[in-house]
Amino acid sequence: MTPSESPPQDVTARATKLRQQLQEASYAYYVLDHPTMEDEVYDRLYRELQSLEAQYPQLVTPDSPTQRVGEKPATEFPTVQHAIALYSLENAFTIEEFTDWQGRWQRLAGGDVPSEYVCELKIDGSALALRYENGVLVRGATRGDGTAGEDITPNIKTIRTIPLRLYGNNPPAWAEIRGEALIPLESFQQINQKRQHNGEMPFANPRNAAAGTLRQLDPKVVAARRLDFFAYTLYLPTEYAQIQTQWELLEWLQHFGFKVNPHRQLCSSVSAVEDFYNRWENQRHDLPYMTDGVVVKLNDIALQERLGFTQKFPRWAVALKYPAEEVPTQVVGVSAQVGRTGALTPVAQLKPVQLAGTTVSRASLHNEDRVRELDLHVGDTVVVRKAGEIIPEVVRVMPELRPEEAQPYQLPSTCPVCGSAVLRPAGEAITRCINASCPAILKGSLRHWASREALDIQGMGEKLVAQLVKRRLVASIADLYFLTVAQVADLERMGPKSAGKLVQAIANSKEKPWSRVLYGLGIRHVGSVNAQLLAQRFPSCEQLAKAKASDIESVYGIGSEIAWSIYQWFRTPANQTLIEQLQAAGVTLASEPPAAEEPASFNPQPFQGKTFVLTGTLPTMSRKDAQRFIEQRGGKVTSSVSQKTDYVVVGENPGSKQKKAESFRIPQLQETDLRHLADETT
Ligand code: 3BA
Repeated sequence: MTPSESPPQDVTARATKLRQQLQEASYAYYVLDHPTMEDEVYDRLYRELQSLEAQYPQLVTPDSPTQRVGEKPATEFPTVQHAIALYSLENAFTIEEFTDWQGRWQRLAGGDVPSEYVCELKIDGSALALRYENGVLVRGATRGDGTAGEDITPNIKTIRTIPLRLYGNNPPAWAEIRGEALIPLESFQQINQKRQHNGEMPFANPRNAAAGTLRQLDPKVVAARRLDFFAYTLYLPTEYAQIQTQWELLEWLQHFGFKVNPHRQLCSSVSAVEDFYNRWENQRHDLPYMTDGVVVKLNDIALQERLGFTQKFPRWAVALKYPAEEVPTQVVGVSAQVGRTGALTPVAQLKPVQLAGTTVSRASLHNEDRVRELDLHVGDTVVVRKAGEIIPEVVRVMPELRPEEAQPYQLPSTCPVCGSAVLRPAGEAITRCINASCPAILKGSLRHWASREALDIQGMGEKLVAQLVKRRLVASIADLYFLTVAQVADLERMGPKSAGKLVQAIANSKEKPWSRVLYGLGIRHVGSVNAQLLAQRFPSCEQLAKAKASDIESVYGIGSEIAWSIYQWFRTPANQTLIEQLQAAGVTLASEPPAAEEPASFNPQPFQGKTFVLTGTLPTMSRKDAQRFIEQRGGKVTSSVSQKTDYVVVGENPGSKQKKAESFRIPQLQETDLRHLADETT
């Protein structure tokens, strides 16, 4: 038999039937996330279709399920003109800016027009333009500059949630669909792990990963990346359908077989938009993909048409963005900061950028190894991220944007503050200044002593501490307690009144409990939690000072490294002198006699071995507070619900995690339950 021989009628009918069955099963699986066919059955039907198509190549249609992953890598992507241009979206960063925007379109529309908005989540992916002719996908393109993009049809066909054929028997002559392609966070992490493993540069964020993937020449690579697609706009020949609202339009997209983001809402006031925006600010972190705001569109398409477009934007839509948590910026310099332990921390000076609502101009590079790992050059464009409450960190470098003359950064070989040699002990990541009286170490120790969790002395800011050290008024922590009002009043930007307040605050700190004093000493590995554990077992400084390392190690939660560090500390002459001076100053170095009801065997780890998942907004705790609360009690917090999850802590507007908890029958806790559980199990 020759390939040109046309297939018998029953074979053609069978192929049509198979295509339809496979298409429906794939729609149920990928778009509805509700499988209707066993994998084995799907595979069997798929292979049957494949073999029919191999026998009769005439049977292969462009919308056949076998045509999702093309064989041949492209050499380049042709440019295509968009039949309908893709505009940009205007941004608003606050509800006030949104209200301004609403005022503007209202004035243009002649004032006080009743309006309804559709709020959609703003997916942080890559915009795609799809063209269907007589129901069949004929072309998919990138946004490009909005008027012309790249034809990436073979790659787009690999996205399982993009139908190769529109659902329904009476397709429009043509349809243009736009939406956002995205990489799920889980695949993003896997891709980056693999890239790092192979010595390739990781993608800066899921948006770049999606855009980069779509421009891959080999469709097989694209298929393996598990892209997804949410449709949000649709153009049809006018005679085909009269769609009057954005809401209806989204429903049409669903009828045609597209995935439309389910988290959308009709809002008839600014405050309803505000509620949606605020609600999703937290909840979006529970989604398996990245979002960066809410797109608000006027629902009434006739009104949209009346308002029209500016040069760049539709006047009837706006992106209400959330503050970015990761942004790119340029490194203008790197300096080494010396902390209270003498550790040299490389810090990047940045071209200032807005990050999570604040302006950022510095970011930590942690240590020498991290700088090497990042291959950071001065002048590099880097991605910075908010890390807890402290200064942001550099997450990754974008070497493709590196200026030619840029030089790699190297940590200095002498202390940038006192000029002494620095030392990096073998096997350690930290380089330290070895001069015990380095002013930077003293300044850091004083700041730590005054910090909130230690002695909590108000008014001891960086500038004040710098002056105290520079003028040699203070050469150790204990010297603080001998400062006079006159001495302090003489400092820059100080008067008798503020000086009096500071001296009083220092004097008051003598009453702070022994556990805080112990933390304030800044012994390596003794954080505030360890300090509390130690102060319970060793109610006075004297007892701790003479304890053997093995005694210290016997405290629940204290390991040998911590114990050894404490033991050493008390055997260092300079530290012994410090303790004597603090004693002379009247600082509290022993606990009050323990309260009688305090249980003798205090177990601080009631959540030991338990895994928690957080979802929704809790009444009083932030997500970080709750995480800390759980971790300080020995529990673990993970991001997704699985059979291994012990509890799901549920706040207001919980996400899909709560549903999952229900289906797995995992106990759900409110914030108050969490607090009770901590007390009960103690
Ligand atoms: N809706 C992005 N543009 C969007 C149709 C308009 C629009 C977006 C949107 C212009 C999202 C600009 C690129 C573009 C089609 C122009 C969304 C999202 N709506 N939900 C109002 O989730 N990222 N992006 N796409 N034309």
